[in-house]
Order: sequence, then structure tokens, then C-alpha cells
Amino acid sequence: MTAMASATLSAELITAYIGIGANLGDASAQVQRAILQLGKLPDTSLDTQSSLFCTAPLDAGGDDYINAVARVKTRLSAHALLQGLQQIEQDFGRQRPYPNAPRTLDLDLLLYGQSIIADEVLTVPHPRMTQRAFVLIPLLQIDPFIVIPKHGPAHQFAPLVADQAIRKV
Ligand code: PH2
Ligand code: MG
Ligand code: MG
Repeated sequence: MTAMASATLSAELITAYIGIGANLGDASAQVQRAILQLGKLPDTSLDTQSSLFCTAPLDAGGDDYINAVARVKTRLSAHALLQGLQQIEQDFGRQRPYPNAPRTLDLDLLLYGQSIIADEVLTVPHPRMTQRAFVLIPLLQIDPFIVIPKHGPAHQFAPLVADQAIRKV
């Protein structure tokens, strides 16, 4: 193994959760195609995915979003996985004209095993994931008993986001 490869690969198989969103173009098709791309990342397999949900934009403008959550198993480091997610966003024509602009594809690393990461490029668990129905509801659909590092069982946050519009597609 090269020095580069050893820096980007973890010895363990890690379970990671990815939040997926789109509200520009054919959002449902893009989310579904993006989920398949997750399983094609190196040293990564797609474990399961939530339903697709239609959600009202939160702290953002534009059309309603299509959101979903996917669970992957990966040997990529958290940072290598993040780079892979950003590459897929680029492949889907992601542009960033201003914060929270409508997007063809957004892939957020929500959870990486039990890791707590806070550096210049990556914050895990995702800092707003307990406040967003468009993350919590799909996450709880695939793992009802999931525990979020630093926060505890995810289901306890569901009542706090009950006022956010979300429906299964
Ligand atoms: N993503 C945001 C901001 N607001 N609202 C919804 N409904 N879905 C999103 O994915 C979303 C959002 C920033 O990433
Ligand atoms: Mg996001
Ligand atoms: Mg993002």
C-alpha cells in the first residue's frame, strides 16, 4: 500500500450516513442517481437508502427539495469520503453562487461511525442534523434506534421538527 493510500483508508469498515438533497432540475432523478453513485465510490458499498421525501426549503429559497438519507459501508477515511462526495456533486453540475442557493445535488456527511470530527473542512456529526426534519425523518426511517454522538437517540428530536413540512414522494 502506498503512503497516500494508507492516509485515506481506514483499517475498519465504517458505517456512514449521507444526507442527499436537490431542488434544481429533475431533483428526484438526480437524488436517485446520486445514491447509486455513492455505491461506486472506491472501497465503499451502498447499504440502504431511505424513501425520497419532498420537503419545504429551510433557511433557503427556491423550489421544494427532494431529500433522502443513504447508509454506506466504507474503508475511506472521513476526509476521503468527503472528497468523494464533493466529486459527485461536481459531476452533477453543482454551482455555489451564494450560501444555500438552489442546487442540482447536495451530499452531506452526517455521521461517520461514532466519530466526532471538527476541523477546517469537516464537522461530524453534521451540526444541524438534529434540527432538520429533512435529515431526521429519512434517517429514522432506515435506523429508528440510531444514536447520534454528542446528542443521543435521534428519535428524541423528531417532535422538535414536527412543524417542518415533509412528505414521502
Ligand atoms: N439544504 C440546505 C438548506 N435548506 N431545505 C430543505 N428542505 N432540504 C435541504 O436539503 C436543504 C434545505 C442547505 O444544505
Ligand atoms: Mg446541506
Ligand atoms: Mg452540503
